[in-house]
Amino acid sequence: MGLEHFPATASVEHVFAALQRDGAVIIDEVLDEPTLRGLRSELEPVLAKTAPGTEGFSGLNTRRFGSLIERTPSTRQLVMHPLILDVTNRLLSDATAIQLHLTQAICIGPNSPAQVIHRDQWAFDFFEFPSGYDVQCNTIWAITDFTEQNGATRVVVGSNHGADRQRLEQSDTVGATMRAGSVVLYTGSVYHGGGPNTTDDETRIGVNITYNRGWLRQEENQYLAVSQECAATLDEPLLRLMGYQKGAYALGYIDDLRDPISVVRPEFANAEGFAAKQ
Ligand SMILES: O=C(O)CCC(=O)C(=O)O
Ligand SMILES: [Fe+2]
Repeated sequence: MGLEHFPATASVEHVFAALQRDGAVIIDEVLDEPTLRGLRSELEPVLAKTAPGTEGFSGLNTRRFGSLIERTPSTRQLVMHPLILDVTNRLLSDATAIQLHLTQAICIGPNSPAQVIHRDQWAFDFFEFPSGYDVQCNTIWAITDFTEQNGATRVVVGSNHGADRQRLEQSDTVGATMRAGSVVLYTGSVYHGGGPNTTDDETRIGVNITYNRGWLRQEENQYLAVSQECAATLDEPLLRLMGYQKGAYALGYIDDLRDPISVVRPEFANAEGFAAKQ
């Protein structure tokens, strides 16, 4: 069974139901051509200066780079995409706050083997979260087409409900094949991995943007990955999501219990330390 595909106009209820059932879901052709062109023109110069990984999990012919909020400003609209944030807020609905976990371009080069199948939530030091309790929600935006040949992400459908610490095989997976401009959403609990790129001349470019519960540590440290000069130019919703807010009632304040956003945009600060309710 393959992954379920939805149009960009799909309701949050339908997308969320499929995500909970299968652990992953594809939304087709969310981005238009001009937006994709803008993203590519910002990503390509950084990619040209990026070296491949130095170990198998990162990929010896896979180039990865982060700090996308600062380096590739067009990705901010992906981070803030309303449907993605709605689905994430549902998945993590009992969290006081959600936050940006990482931003990373993942460019799988020609003749790359498949990445080992894993759960992204293993990043939390392999803590075994209870089955059914999700701690993160992930996206990979297709900047090029994702095909069976060029390294489309592999997913073990429904494995979000399975036991932890399993060793699953490529033969258990299906490809998250999709056109450029589409996005695969997947939970931290679903088993998946970067696919093998068996082409001689294609690079598969994806933008991995993930979110987690505000009381967990971020995979990419947003306070240091994005300079304070850049942060001071960002609007409140993005800064709050980057972690310039409290993660829960008593988590993440500064000095005299002040709102952390005071450091970069004092005009947005308030006594609660969260985005003001609309
Ligand atoms: O690039 C991909 O398709 C997936 C990469 C991945 O799962 C990871 O690096 O954790
Ligand atoms: Fe992963």
